[in-house]
Amino acid sequence: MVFDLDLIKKTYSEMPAKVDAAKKALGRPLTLAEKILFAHLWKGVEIKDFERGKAYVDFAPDRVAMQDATAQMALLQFDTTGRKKVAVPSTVHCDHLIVAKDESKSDLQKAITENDEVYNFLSSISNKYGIGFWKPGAGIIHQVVLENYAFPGGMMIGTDSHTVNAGGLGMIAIGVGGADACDVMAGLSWELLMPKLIGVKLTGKLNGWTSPKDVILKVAGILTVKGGTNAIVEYFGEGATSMSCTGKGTICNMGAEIGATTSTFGYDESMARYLRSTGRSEVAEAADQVKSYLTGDPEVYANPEKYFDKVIEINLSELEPHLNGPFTPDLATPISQMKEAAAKNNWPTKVEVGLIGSCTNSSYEDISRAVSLAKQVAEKGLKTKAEFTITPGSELVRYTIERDGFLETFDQIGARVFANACGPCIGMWDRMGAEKQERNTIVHSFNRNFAKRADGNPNTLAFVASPELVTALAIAGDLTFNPITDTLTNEKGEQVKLDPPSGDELPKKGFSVEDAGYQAPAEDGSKVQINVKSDSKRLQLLYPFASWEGTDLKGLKLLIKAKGKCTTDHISMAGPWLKFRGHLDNISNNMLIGAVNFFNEKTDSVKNQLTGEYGAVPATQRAYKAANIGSIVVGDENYGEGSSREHAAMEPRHLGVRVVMVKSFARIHETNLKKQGMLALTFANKDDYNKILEDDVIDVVGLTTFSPGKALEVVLNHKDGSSDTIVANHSYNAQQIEWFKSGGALNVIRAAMSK
Ligand code: MIC
Ligand code: SF4
Repeated sequence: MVFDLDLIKKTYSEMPAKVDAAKKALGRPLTLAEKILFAHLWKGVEIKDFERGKAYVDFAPDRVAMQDATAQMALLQFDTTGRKKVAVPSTVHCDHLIVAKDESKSDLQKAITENDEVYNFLSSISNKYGIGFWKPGAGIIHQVVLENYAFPGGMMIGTDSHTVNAGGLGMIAIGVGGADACDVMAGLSWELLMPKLIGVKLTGKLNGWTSPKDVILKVAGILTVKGGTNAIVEYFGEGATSMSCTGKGTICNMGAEIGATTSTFGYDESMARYLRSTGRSEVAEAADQVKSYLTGDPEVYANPEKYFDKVIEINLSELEPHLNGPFTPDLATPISQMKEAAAKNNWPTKVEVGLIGSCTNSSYEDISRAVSLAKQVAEKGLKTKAEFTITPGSELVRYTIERDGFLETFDQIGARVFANACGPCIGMWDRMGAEKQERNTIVHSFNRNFAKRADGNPNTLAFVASPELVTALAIAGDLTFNPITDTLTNEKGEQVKLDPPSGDELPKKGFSVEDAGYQAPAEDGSKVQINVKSDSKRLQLLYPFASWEGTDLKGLKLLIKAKGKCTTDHISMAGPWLKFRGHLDNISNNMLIGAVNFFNEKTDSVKNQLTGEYGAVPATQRAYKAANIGSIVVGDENYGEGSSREHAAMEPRHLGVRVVMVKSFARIHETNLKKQGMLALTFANKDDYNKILEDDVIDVVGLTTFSPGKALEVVLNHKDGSSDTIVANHSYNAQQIEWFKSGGALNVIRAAMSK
């Protein structure tokens, strides 16, 4: 079945005229990213050469996707807008709440029982508002979107940072907070800072042990975790067209790890093949008709320096397999240098567990290449040294790889197959012994490896690699094993080498599935009742946040000055806390518990300025709230890196934090803070971070004349009676200032809807 074919056809029928008009207005050829953006301008927006990185532009995305851990908040917000139905096709995917422990069937059953209330809420609210619902076990949002909804030249937003995965099928797909999704579902425009453009030219061809994952691992090493902020990465060149569609998805997926707004590839034969094999020949045919509009102009790719803000060139023929980590996805080490790097950094080299799967790497091609290595274990008389697990990305892939005998091969090497879900990737991994907090090494094919992410153990060092390399390292049980050069000793004592992986891009016999796990919404959802029990621990209706009091903010207590990396995992941890994603007050008990306090280097231990005692961050903030005193959070570079979870912005808002002031922000988190009515400020002079002292009481001055482009003043009143006045920049436009004044964007929408 092809979903929303009419929408796709309509997009294609309008695309040529829109793109031609943009070309004419700008008087130059266009990149693919520009074509898609210009084809999705909100009605009435005048086409012009918007200043990249400066201009806020209104867009009309084609669709919205939400996963269960973020959909709860997105839909609780949508529920307050008074709309009868979503304005654009939207879907909900139940993938984040399933704990991986034993094996798929029993794990899934347990999740269904435990999350019953949340799944019922999501299923009925989807039904009510016309939203497609993918049941638990159907698979990971981004895999399911790629298989069913993504289309070349389309534009979508999703409440998950890895929504960008759909760039593999030539979309502009962007991760957002739930409040943004709520806007689009409510029929409003969606605002985005016109992104800068980074071009990545891929020459040569992947071979041997190298895979698409290594392209993005390499790019992450070059650009670092913040190098893609407010930029779209567009891949092109012979290396791009020679790669599979799902491989392109992997590359786009991990663009989230460099902070990129999104990444994309031009429409090509690999995408047409993928569309056809996933039952969407009509989409491929329709795309073929407007082919030249679904890729960048030839002049652009011939002279990329002229059109992109930055160009990177990677020769795939020379690219080495990489391992990135630990603790950050941009610490890139080519496999040939791992022996040295591990020794120098004292990383444990014994690999305890190899894990494959996640939205990054669970395509048919990925699994078939990994299985070609697993087969060699028996053939060459080897024994797999590490534990090995697989989390298939979707039921479609799982069913097909079972049919094709792959699961049996994995079974023979002792692998465990978990449910089609995020599982260990988001800390939903009941790993035996993790509570002992031993220092240990794991390798996985996921995208993120922040501290504690997979198993909650801060001493687990996680390295990110391609599924094929993960499999080889699990077989060898050694992080420094280089399959290109090294041998393994088999059970007969012989030295054997692993043959390079090989596999099929797509299943020869086609994909098949019995029940993909989809539930279509009711034709008329008006009668559907949504019940949220008042004593529920998992769900809580939202109340509107208070509007701005109309004065400068005076006497704010410093809650925490966070030191170093402070991702959304540090601000609002996932894993065991995922169960409270629909209950703002309960989940607020995890606020900033992972952030390192600059003054004592500890996590979850800050000074309560009212008592002078040290206590947990959430409890300290609740004490300020009870005393009706506002507070401020100070942070370092790329604050809020990682996830789209708006809880990281709503929790501080709910508990009475007024300002977050940092050296720099990650894109989604900065928007989330603005949407929730918080003040998100950056130090005009980054060294001023050093002026913030533990007992500071802080004022923000200039709010009565708060306006775009005009800096604010922040006064630090130190305990010894002295004070410092520093300058704080902000990136609020007029609309966003309204959000601040109204106490949050939702209050603005509500007011508009009730008119
Ligand atoms: C993640 O990979 O961190 C998540 C869990 O998918 C998040 C979304 C969430 O926190 O619910 C993301 O990447 O946006
Ligand atoms: Fe799920 Fe992990 Fe993908 Fe996030 S990155 S959507 S947690 S599989």
